[in-house]
Amino acid sequence: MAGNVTFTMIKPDAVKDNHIGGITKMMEEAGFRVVALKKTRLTEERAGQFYEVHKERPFYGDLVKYMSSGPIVAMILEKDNAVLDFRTLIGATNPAQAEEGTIRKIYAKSVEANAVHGSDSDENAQIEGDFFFGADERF
Ligand code: DAT
Ligand code: MG
Repeated sequence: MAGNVTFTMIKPDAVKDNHIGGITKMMEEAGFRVVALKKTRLTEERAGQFYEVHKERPFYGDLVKYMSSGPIVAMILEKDNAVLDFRTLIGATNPAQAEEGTIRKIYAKSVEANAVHGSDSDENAQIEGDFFFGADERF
């Protein structure tokens, strides 16, 4: 059975450009409930840990620098079929390929500065949520 939570971050450019509200509104209007939410900043070390699975990819160094370049907003979101429905809502990794009406189509600037993160599996949604939030921060 598909799990009912996913994890997201609003990435540094979107935070800097004052899109926290616009992006979160799209998430809520799509039926996601905010379970946990914080504005924080990743050190390079923490960003490197978060994206460890990509460490052999050529863009890893730039990704880690970018994700630690300014504050982000981390959230756990709840909805039936959360992981897949959220990937549909955000659109393709590269905004040039993202569907009209998706968060990345509207807010992403480039494949790197693509506005939001979304978990790719139920297992990773748990791991990523646990990376940012304790039990007393989820409601
Ligand atoms: P997604 O964020 O859609 O799950 P991913 O897990 O493949 O995409 O990659 C993680 C992030 O790394 C992605 O959001 C932006 C960056 N990235 C991916 N492919 C890239 C590329 N070809 N060039 C630069 N950055 C890239
Ligand atoms: Mg991914």
